[in-house]
Amino acid sequence: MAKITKIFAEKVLGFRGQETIEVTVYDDRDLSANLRVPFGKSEGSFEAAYRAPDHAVAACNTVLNDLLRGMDPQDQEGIDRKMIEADGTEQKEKLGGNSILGVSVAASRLAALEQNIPLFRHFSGIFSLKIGQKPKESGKIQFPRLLYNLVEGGVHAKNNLIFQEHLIIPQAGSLATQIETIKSFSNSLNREIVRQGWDAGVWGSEGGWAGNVLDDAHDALGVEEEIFDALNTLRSQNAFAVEFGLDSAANNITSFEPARFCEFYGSLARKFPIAYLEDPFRESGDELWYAKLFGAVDGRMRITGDDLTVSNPRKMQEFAGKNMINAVIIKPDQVGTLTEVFAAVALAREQGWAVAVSHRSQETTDDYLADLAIGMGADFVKFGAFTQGERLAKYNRLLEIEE
Ligand code: 2PG
Ligand code: MG
Repeated sequence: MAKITKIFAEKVLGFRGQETIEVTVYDDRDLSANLRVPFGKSEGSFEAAYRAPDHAVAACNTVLNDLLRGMDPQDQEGIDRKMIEADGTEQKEKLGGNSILGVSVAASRLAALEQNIPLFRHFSGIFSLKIGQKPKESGKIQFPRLLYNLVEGGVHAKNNLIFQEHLIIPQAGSLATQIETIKSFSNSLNREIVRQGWDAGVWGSEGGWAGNVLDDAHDALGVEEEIFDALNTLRSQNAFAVEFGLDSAANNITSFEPARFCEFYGSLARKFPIAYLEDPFRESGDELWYAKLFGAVDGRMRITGDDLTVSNPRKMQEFAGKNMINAVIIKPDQVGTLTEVFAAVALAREQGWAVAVSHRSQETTDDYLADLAIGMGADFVKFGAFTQGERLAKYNRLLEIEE
């Protein structure tokens, strides 16, 4: 058994030059592995706490270093449990969700290195154990469908779209085919933007187009309908094999009541092939609207919790068996440890919910999310647009795994 000899964190540059932390875990076989930790902009209020980089670095280099030295990197659950106990708060405020996640993932990478196996195989092994199945040694990998952020709005952009992410979702298939479809769709959108006289060359937080959709005649929801109308015309004209999705990030929108949203989603779904709706209502107080929408769409689309469920098994348990959602977003930094992520995904599977592994808007160039998605057999991944290196790192890792 190998032993952890040291945990070391330092500040590094993350998204758009903002500081974040890089955590490295060392063992007594002279191996080491790290994680550069991302963070969100439109955060749910039940997420694990993000602590400022100075605080997070200090927590890793003192408390967590003392706590975990001598432990076996293969003991993911033991490592994570110790950190959760040492923190002792509901939302990991003391040590910081970012410090804890840095250690959790770096330890996992180290464990994979020690076994000389790819990270996704290691994740797959842990997850199989969790759900009581035999780990897959090799064999065909089911690739997730890409939730591709083509057009941005909300707090990720400075335009007149109120919803955060307008997604295209290629038909299930090889990664290469999905990527080709997305590239052709993006090219035709770029031509359409010029033709319409909309702002060309304006990008949002995740690299999707984020210009204004010029329109004085409609209210904000009318503008939303207009963009979907334009996307759907491109889809039909070019016979693109995609469906559409939307991350409303409804917590950030105060201009409409849930009843109006509910009606709007219904009308969107009647006109366009909408397969996916994320955070369609606020994270608290809108349970009845979730249930109403769930009943209305009758399984025809994925109603997905993000801020609602924050990748946290305890939070997800609140919605189990309630016919409110049928999919969840998994962003490990929302909850802070891989052990909790595995528990969340196991619960989702028990409930028959689809699983979408997602980046944060403020990412780093780290690519472990691709391994996590493959290891757990995620149905979807949401990694942003092809215009930013932070996003490409994850797509490229998926391509590597596919090969
Ligand atoms: C979301 C995410 C990622 P953020 O809401 O799904 O796309 O955004 O990281 O800002 O929470
Ligand atoms: Mg979201």
